[in-house]
Amino acid sequence: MGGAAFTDPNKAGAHLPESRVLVIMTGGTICMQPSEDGLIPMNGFLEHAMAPRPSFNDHSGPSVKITAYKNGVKLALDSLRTPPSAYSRHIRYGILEFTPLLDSSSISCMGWTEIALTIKENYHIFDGFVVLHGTDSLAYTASALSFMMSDLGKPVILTGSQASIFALQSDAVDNLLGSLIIAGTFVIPEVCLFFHHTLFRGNRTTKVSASSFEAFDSPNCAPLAKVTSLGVDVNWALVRRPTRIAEFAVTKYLDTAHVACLRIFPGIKPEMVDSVLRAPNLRGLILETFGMGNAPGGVDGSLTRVIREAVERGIVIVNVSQCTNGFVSPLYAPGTALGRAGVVFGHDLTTEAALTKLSYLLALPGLQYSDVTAQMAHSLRGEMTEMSLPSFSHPAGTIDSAVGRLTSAETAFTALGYAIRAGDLRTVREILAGDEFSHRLLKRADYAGNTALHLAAVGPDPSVLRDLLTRGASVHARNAADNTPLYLAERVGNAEGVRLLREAGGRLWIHGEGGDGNGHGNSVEGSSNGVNGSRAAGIGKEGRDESSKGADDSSLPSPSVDVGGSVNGEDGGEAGAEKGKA
Ligand code: ASN
Repeated sequence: MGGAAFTDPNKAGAHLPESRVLVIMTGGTICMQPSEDGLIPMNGFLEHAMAPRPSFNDHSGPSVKITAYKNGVKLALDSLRTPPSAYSRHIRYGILEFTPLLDSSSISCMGWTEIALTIKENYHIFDGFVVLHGTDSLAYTASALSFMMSDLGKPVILTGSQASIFALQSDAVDNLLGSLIIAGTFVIPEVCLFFHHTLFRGNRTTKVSASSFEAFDSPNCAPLAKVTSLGVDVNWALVRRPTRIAEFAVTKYLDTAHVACLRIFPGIKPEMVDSVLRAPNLRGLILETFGMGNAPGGVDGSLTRVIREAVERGIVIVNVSQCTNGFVSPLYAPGTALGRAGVVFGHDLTTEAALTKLSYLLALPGLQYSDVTAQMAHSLRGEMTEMSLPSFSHPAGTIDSAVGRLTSAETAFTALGYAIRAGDLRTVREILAGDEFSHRLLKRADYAGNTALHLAAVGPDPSVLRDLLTRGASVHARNAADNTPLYLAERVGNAEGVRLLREAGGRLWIHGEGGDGNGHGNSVEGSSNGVNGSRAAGIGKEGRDESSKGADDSSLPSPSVDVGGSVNGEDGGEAGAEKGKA
């Protein structure tokens, strides 16, 4: 659970930290206004739709320009910030608008590439990204982006609305505000879709209503989070985490030009299916079948035959169910026949995820037919439920480590802190052996907001740091002084730690300076938040808020600090989300 729903009045006026979110506006009903030709998207969303609304604009201080990049050009964007959220943070945001703005029914692979590349070039200077998009093809875009982006370490949240933000009764404000707050508060490193108080994994979603505000569902995957009157309730057990050390990367192209989708119906003619399968240059087909994956075989098996022949010609055919809920399996004879004909079973993939995943795989250089079919049957980004693997028992550890596993999470976190400080990799592994513990413990933070990765960044053994990274510890988590593990590793001169954290996508974020070392500084003109100057170690203070000046040294974990002392809630330490909520 995230925390209180209301801003603490004692904090009103206090100098609270800001998160920074880039909003990418592609169009959709959310920004539309009536015209003679029907609803059309309008430019100037920040100025016309957000600035006049108090929940998007706290009217504090002079106007602030923030840096963003578009097609390699550095821009100074107008920005606004929200009043403090229940997590004692403002969200400062700026908007980059598509030209022209689109009804989402017109989006294509080019639009997906533009969104993905915009996120890529701004990745190191924002905490999270919100993509505003029409609802009609939103589930396709969410699915496509999830495959195009690998080793994502920050939230990318897609949203839109069923009614325009300029309409008296609209879902636009709730959807947009919820997305901004989640993107600026929690390190949920996935492509998500937020709608009607619910955060979904993007590649599990489908549009289920043309008019209801409850327009989306993810029928085969529970929501990642729910917004309630008590705050944001994140289901951390479901949130995917990186399991390898790699930089965020974007695949620029999906091959949507050579795939098709065909819905089977009673009485469908094999010749009809054959003619689709013989479309010029077709490389892949999503076959929407009945129930658990059945299709009419035909008295003489002629439908199965045309499918087998297409597979023999090298066309990848993926079987997904027409049912919104459940999965395909070669349980019945017709399904078995399709399997024998070489059709891949897409398990519980949505059509949107199947189509975009296949387009993604077909665009990857060097993949053979067998590689594509093998990857279609496995989860790449949480888009399908993997068949459960046999469970392995963990080797018995020491009594101390068993106590660490079996007693409360606080005790386990304390034990983990000691093991990290001692550079005791074996004990670290034992404590984190239980899945339940590992994801919770990696998000926990001590009284100074330091996560296990912060502690490892100043610890004696880089192999501990490596181990935590491969378990999904976030390089982007910030402690109470707004500093990341990378900053701490640099401060103590932990060269191997710095190397690993950079390899895993970590970057320093320094106002008015080079930022990520690629010239992407996060300079804020006209702001009181810029933090300049260098330290003895040759590193400027990383945090973005003057209020935390001087606090950075105290936040540096030292070997004498009892890390288990006081913990800010069960899932503390999300981009500073939990601090100040006590
Ligand atoms: N036609 C609109 C779109 O997809 C629908 C919406 O956004 N609610 O752009």
